[in-house]
Formats: sequence, structure tokens, C-alpha cells
Amino acid sequence: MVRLICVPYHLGREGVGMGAGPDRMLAAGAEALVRGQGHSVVVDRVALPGRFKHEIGAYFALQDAVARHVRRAVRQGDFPFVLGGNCGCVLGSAAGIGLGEHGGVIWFDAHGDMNTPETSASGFLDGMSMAVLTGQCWATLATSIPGLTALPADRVLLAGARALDDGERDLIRSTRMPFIAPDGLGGEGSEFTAAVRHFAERADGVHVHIDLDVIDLGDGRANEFAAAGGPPLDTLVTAVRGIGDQTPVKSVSLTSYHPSCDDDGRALTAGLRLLESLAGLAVTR
Ligand SMILES: [Mn+2]
Repeated sequence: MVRLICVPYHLGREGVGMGAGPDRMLAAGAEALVRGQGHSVVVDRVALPGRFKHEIGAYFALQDAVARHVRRAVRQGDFPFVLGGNCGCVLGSAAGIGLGEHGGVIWFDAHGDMNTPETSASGFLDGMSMAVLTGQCWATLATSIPGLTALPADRVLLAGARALDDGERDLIRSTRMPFIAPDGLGGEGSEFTAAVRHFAERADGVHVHIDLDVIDLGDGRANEFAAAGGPPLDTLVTAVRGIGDQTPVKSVSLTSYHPSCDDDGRALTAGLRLLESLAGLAVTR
């Protein structure tokens, strides 16, 4: 069974901004698409424990709750599919599946999410989620999520990013994080396929994460940070589908769809195609 773990929050606030994305995708038939991949489906909803007090605290408390849902899914033999507002859902996913000593993350995103409080010019907390995952910042709050251990940067494969801040670029370089530019995703024997193969040799399983803004702006505006220069949608779908042939996939997440930015509905269509591809990676017992 696939457990569709819905996290309808943006920066700890329910139902606003990208926090409205998961319910919009569910209303558009997300469950049926997962079922179409041969799985039974149950939808779980994650709620922020307690009252919202402040953004940073809520952001991390929410991921602790996500981790609990993911852990329960794993315990029951279900496949965790996190449908979330923010990329921070990777933290709850990684903690919940216990990526362990050899696990890795394959991360599709137009951005690096590798800012730290020291490099961020905007203060956008979700733009730091990869930096938290790799132990670059917010260390005390990260340890408040049981099961979350800092992942060495070489066990995260960043794919499709093209809108990076200078500080992120420096950190990606200095931590030697594997990075595949949008034009490296496609084609027979692509740079991406080779990187996943290399990754598979060292990792005993991966979490696959898609920030919907990895799609090219020409395929739809996923959110307010959407960027041109992305990979063609078909290329992305093929790349995602191919991961399962190379390495065990333990869990997946799809985030960052902001319905109000998607004037023509094409980002939703793209999101549902990618959701279907991710569901195709699910292995259940
Ligand atoms: Mn992101």
C-alpha cells in the first residue's frame, strides 16, 4: 500500500501559499494516479503539533510530525509518499525512513535550497532545507527531529538546478555535492544516469524528492520561484522512472506547488505526471 502523506503547510502555516498545493493535487486526482500504478492508497494528513507560535519552530516541529507518519508507514510495510508544501519535507522523510549510514537523496529542484542563515539574502527558511539535511545549519533544531542525522553532502544528488545564489554555489562546490545541470538529465547514457549508477554503488537505498519548480517555466509556473532553463518534462519523467532500475527507492516526496501561481493549470498537469512517475517507483509488500 502507498501511504500518501499530505503535509498542507507553508513555513509552518496551514493551507496558505505552497501549503495549498497538496490538497489541490488530491482534488485533481492524485490518489487515482497512484492507484493506476498498481497500488492501493491511503491518505494521511499531518498536523502541526500544538499551536503556531513562530515560523522557525513550526517548520521543524512539523517535520518531526512528518517523520512520525513516515516511520509508521515503514513499520506497516507501506510505501511513504510525502505530498508536501515545502522542500523541508525531505527532513521528515529522511528521519522517518532512517536513511542510515549508506542512504542517499536524489533531489530535483530549480534551486539548491543550500542557503544558510549566513548566506541567505531573503530569509526564506525553505531555501535552507538542503543545508539542514547536510548538517550545514540549524543543528540544534535538526537534532530535535529524532532519526535525522546529517547526511554527508556527497550522498545528495542535486538534479536540474539552475537558479543558485552565489553562497549556495560556493557551498555546493566546497561540500562536493554531486550536481547535474538541466541539460545533463536526458538522453541515453546521460550524466544523470551515470551519477545515479555511481550513487547506487555506494548507497543502500534512496529517497527521491521533487520540488515541482524543477520543471521548465515553459511547462508551467509551479510557484513564485519558478525559473526558465529547466529540463523538458518528458526528460524529467524518464529520469525519475529510471531511478528504480538502479537503486532501491525507500520513499519519495513531491512539494512546492503553489496553485495561485499556476494561472493556466499546466504546472498542475506537470505535477500530476511527476506524481505518477514517483508512484511508479513505489515498492510495497
Ligand atoms: Mn526547493
